[in-house]
Amino acid sequence: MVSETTARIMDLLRKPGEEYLSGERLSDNLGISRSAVWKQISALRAMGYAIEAVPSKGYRLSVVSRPYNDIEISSGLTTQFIGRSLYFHRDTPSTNETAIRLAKESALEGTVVVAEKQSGGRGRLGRRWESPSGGLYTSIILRPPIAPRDAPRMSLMTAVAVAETVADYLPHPPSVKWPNDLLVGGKKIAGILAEMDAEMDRVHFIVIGIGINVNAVMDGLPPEVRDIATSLREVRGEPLPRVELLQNLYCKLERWYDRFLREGFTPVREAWMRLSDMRGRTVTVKQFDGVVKGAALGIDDDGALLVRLRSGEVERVTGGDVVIGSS
Ligand code: BT5
Repeated sequence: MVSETTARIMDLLRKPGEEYLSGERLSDNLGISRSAVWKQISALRAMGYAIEAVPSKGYRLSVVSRPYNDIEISSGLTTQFIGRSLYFHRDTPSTNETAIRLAKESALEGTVVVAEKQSGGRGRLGRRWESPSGGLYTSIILRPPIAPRDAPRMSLMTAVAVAETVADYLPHPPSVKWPNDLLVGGKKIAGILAEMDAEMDRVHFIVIGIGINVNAVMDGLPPEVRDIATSLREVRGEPLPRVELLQNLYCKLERWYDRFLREGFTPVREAWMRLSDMRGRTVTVKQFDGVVKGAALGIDDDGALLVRLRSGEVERVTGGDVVIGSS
């Protein structure tokens, strides 16, 4: 538990417009001695807060190094329901796994699970998502009133929300690659895994898992992943504030979800098409029962990829992995 004095120091350090706060001002304000102020600052640093101390000026909180924890993620979150109930783990096998369990135990819509790192991060089709410390790993429980066949639209909607979030931190927006990869300079910066629990005609819940390579050091990844992956840190050349990024992500996702439920898939489809640079390019789609090759035309109203074959026929692709180019 955070003590009341510690919380008050944090409030003072966070006040907008304050550059440095002198030890004297802090001690007057809190009614404690200068050495007690120093002890409090040391305790906050031990909790992960980077607080600069400049002689004759005082203390200042570095915003970028806001620690990544549930207190920070919840504070200042402006969403209506996404993230209002939040489970934070330092280390967990998979946030999707935890979220599915919570959803089965009747967790409310909007409940989220966040992890600092994952030991068994999941990709699609039983693949692995490398999840070292410094990345963003979250799963969101949604209970949309839709039929299971409409669920793929939810992953495409998520791809749009993630792309818009990441775009705020980059000089150029990332591109989306069907079904839901996010690429920067041709390398994967984020992935989405939506897992569903449903009956024939009704979705009980969808857990949307999002992994974004934010500050994780990519050098530690297995070579085959390192070569095809990048991170925001790598692109920007500096670490980014993960708390702020995650809060923005929840806001954007909530807005898109709301819009999707009110207006349907058309606005999502249009946004997705704007973010995708696949149109007109040659694609090879590897499916479990074969390969489809042709020119990508875009996505249809169900979120399926449309590919014009050499014969001129247009094929609807609903699953598989896309390689852009003719390989
Ligand atoms: C995905 O699968 O891209 C879905 C990733 C979803 C991860 C999130 S993290 C939070 C939540 N909890 C989970 O357990 N999962 C979700 P897929 O399209 O199958 O891509 C997997 C492939 O991407 C792997 O086979 C690697 O080639 C590559 N890959 C693995 N880790 C990566 C990383 N950190 N960055 C970029 N590429 C990676």
